[in-house]
Amino acid sequence: MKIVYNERHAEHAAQKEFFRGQLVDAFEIPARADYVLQALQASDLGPFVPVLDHGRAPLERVHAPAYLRFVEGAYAEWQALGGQGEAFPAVWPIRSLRSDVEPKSFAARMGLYSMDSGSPLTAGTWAAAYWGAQASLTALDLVLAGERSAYCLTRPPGHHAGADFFGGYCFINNAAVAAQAAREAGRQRVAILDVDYHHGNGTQAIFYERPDVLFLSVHGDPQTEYPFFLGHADERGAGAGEGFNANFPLPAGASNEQWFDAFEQALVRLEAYAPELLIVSLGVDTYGGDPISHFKLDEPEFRRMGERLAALQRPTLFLQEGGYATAAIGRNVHAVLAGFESVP
Ligand code: OKP
Ligand code: ZN
Repeated sequence: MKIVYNERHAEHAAQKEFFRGQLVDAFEIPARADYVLQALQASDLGPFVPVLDHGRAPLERVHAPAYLRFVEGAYAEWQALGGQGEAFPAVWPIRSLRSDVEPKSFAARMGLYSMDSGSPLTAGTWAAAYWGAQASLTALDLVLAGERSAYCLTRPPGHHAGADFFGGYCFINNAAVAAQAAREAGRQRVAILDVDYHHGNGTQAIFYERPDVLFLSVHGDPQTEYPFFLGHADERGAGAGEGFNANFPLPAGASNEQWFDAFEQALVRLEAYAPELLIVSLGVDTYGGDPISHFKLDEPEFRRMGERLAALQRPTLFLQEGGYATAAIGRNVHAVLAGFESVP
């Protein structure tokens, strides 16, 4: 399986994040990708393919140009205002407040363009996220050119980022950018299967009213788990997209049997859709040892996940999302990809 690695991921290196209202050491750190890189280099997966710059246009097909400009320039603005260290949002235009007028205040725009305080902006955030999207597009090219699968190793992740907001460590929605690019390359039906522990609220929202990109997600129940405000089972799509969104929330602490039951239900929907391309938002924070998540998968289950995905016999693009048990991420990602490769 060809691998595309975002070599610039480490330019986004947050030291701290807000977690339950307290500043704590960041979970989404460069070492995450370093460990995956080591594990894959030591394996017989590969070869590694260099990232090609596809420019800004494919990002602007998913994200609002004003949002992209804000993220690109935000850290310089923050510094010009005397800001030091990481920049966090702290005020949001929720119910009854207006979000249709862009304020002049930097603090106000930070809130306008974000969903939480867990995602600091740093000097290299834009570069890391931009090149992550480019890596995703490069990996997509491989699958569009006939590869059975490809894996994009990148961070920060993408699935919480919406058309005009960042959050949940995510700034550019790599899965959405790839899905949109695949549509424009002529693939009629694209499916995104999100197996990260957290619901991919950004991806869901971007395609909620569209039948051409099916979104399926197995995740921790938003009643207790981040992102809290989306990801319920009754969210089935709207308008032309009605019936093309399916969520499979599971209680925190769900057993592996429960997880695979939900996963199989998602696969039934996937097969019925007969997608020309499958994009897997591959978070491995479903691992039993993950510090911020509460499922129990381990190496054999990750391998089984990969085997099941391969059995679908669809062109498959794997994009890295979460996974915070740093030292185990490489092994867990490798298990999924090696499981996939083991099925002829
Ligand atoms: C990103 B991805 C919970 C705070 C959690 C955000 C988690 C983002 C996960 N109290 N902070 O889906 O792996
Ligand atoms: Zn996650």
